[in-house]
Amino acid sequence: MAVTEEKAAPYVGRPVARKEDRPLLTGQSRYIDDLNLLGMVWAAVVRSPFAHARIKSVDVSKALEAEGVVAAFTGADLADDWKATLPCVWLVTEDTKQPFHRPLAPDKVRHAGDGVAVVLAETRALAKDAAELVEVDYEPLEPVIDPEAALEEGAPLVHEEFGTNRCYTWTLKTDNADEVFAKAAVTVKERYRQQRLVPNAMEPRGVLAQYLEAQDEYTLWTATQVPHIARFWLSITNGIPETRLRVIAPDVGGGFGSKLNVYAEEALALALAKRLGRPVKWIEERSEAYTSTIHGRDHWQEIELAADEDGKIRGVRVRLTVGLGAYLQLVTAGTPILGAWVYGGAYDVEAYDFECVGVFTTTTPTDAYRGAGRPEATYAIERAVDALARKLDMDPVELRRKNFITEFPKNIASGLTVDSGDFHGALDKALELLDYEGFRGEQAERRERGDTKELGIGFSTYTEMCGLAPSRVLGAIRYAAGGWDAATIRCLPTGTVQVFIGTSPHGQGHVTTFSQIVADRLGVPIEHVHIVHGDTSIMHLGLDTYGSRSLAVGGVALYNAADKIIAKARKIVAHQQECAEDDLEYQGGHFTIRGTDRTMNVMDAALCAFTAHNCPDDVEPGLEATYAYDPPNFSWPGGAHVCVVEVDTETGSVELRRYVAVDDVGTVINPMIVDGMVQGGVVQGIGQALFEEAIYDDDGNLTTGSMLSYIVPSSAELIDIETDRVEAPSPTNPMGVKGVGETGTIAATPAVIGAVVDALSPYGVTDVPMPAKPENVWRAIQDAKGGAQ
Ligand code: MCN
Repeated sequence: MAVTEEKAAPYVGRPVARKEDRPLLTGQSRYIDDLNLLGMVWAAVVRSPFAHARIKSVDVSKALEAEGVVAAFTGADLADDWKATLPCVWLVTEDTKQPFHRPLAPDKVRHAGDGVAVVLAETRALAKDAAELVEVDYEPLEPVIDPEAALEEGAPLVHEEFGTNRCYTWTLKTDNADEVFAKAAVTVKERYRQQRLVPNAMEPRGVLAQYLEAQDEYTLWTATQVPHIARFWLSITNGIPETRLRVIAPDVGGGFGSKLNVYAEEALALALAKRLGRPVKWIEERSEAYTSTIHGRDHWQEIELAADEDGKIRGVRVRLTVGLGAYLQLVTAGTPILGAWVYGGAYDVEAYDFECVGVFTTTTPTDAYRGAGRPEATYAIERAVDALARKLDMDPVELRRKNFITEFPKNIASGLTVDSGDFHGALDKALELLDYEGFRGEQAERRERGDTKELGIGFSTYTEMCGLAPSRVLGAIRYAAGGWDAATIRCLPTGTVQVFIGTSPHGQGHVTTFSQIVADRLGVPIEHVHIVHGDTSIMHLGLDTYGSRSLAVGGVALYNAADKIIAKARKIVAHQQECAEDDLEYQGGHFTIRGTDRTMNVMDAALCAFTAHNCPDDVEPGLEATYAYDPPNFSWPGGAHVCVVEVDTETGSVELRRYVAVDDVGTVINPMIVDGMVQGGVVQGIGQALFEEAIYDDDGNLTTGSMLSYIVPSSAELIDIETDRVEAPSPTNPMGVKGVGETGTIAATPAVIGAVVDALSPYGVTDVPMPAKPENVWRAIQDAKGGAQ
């Protein structure tokens, strides 16, 4: 995109180059590890090598004698520093069991990587060396890794005080569910495994905490997606008055949900900065990230469909057993529940029956990882629809077409309302882009000539609820926060515009897309708009970035704040021009007196509001407005993804041939950024489908604890992800926008696995467990042939 082209409005809808790229590309961004304070000490956390063990003693004396060491503390030393547990904001039922989770374990460790002590030294290396001198006497206990095994009678208890590993049972059922299933002409029942995943943001976590005693003020710089949420909850855990705590998220190198949390090290750094009277810094190592930052997924899923003989789907029944890991992190308990509303997929289903059992295991806690519950749901329903197509001997495309929701808004069986969509349009477009018939032809030819490389085509037609979301609904489902967001626009007298946003981007391009919105609405060049984010003292109103909410909530707040600016500017201009407000026409920043060529623009009004020499009596000086927006509904993106793979039936290796994604994300602000979101998201879905898997051995050691053994796909394994769109604007917000940040990940896994299974259907293969690595594919072929290895 030529730079000159960017200089003219309208900006919305155009692929404006990312404003945030210049500092990134010139190395001038400021991540946590770029920040250093005078007198700072480094923290190193001593972590348990055992998955489950009683701590008999911790001896830090040798560490204290080591070079450069300033202090060392055990979990027991700090046990009274915590005024409340590390938070979980979503206790999904009244009787959800919440353990008191301390930043360092004082008496028992519950997963490999659980912190037991902390050493502080003058440099990072000295802190790490000294941490190795801490002697911990553990009494190993039996670990429990699999969530189903953890529910068995006699399983080792992760938290003895509860007498069970069952954390909660959550249900959602329509009155007609049993009847619909009893009367169903056809049912299919499938069981799937959502393997555990390790999020791998480019930048690991890190914190820097400062306490100024004279002022009694704390500042925490942290690599987080959620500075506002962190401030609120850390003030409670650490017992700091909220007014005394400022949280700053500087440049943050990705999160994908893993930085949507309040972590032990954040609370620790604050407590230690006060104890020592020196700033404390901690930077996570990649291997620590594998055990001590949250994981994703870990579900066993059972899904059953009830249908008529002609393929009309009537009911969906779901049973989940979910491994929550050792503790409840910020949204651990609620993450699988977020999927509960979309197990019916893009289909018009009348009956629904859902149950989820959350289970403690001696593993790293699971929590929100890109899509959070909705990729799991989409995988299950899409794979089950394929299974139904097989049972009915129907084309999976026709079966989908037969069942799509076509009228909007649509109240779905799970109790929410899908705002808008165009599933037929998306699927038609995707098939056309793909040349579906052509690939079916090639598939048939290969089969006929007995090619050892089979071709498969897989589909994912999905919808999801995102843009989290109406505060009243969140309250009703026991989420402890609201879903609103806010923005402040400040028009400065020199003609530039400062914008303060409550969302906290960490790769999503808000600086660009939010500038596009403001530049168009106020009629200023995009370079004159300056976006400020990620500092609770500068913008205290905000609920941060996750759940593909930033545009559909924060962006709409910004749009509405611009309305307030325009309304105030109108008063000032009418006063200046000695005309009625109604006589002013507004377009692209300019007020024109109807029928004349007399104009004034918003920034002229900003100067008037600043000098206040000649403003109406009822107008306050300054041109600034804040809007806090609480959406009336979630936003419901949807679409059709189609994947073509080649499977080598001799080796089990899978090669991607084509991937086409046609999405409806409502009105698009920046098509280039939206494409990037979809492509990145799809790659994460492909990662789960083909490569990634967190594997624990029987002792509870994470055997895939580094990038050598945990395969994150690189460009070498990938192909071009082709994107296109249909647009069904959301009727619930004035811009018609929907979220896009998770769509790719939500849609991709069933399209890829569906393609692998389709390729192997001549062998009788009906399932390949994720990840479909060569070994799993090869075994599935052997099993289907009856020669299980
Ligand atoms: N956008 C647009 N038009 C639309 C929808 C969105 O131009 N119709 C733009 C938005 O203005 C914004 C971007 O696309 O610049 C993403 O918007 P949105 O869907 O609102 O998602 P969020 O900004 O709230 O981002 C969160 C989402 C999530 S939940 C995960 S997980 C994820 C993702 O973003 N993590 C990411 N994308 C990521 N990208 C990077 N680089 N790093 C991560 O950690």
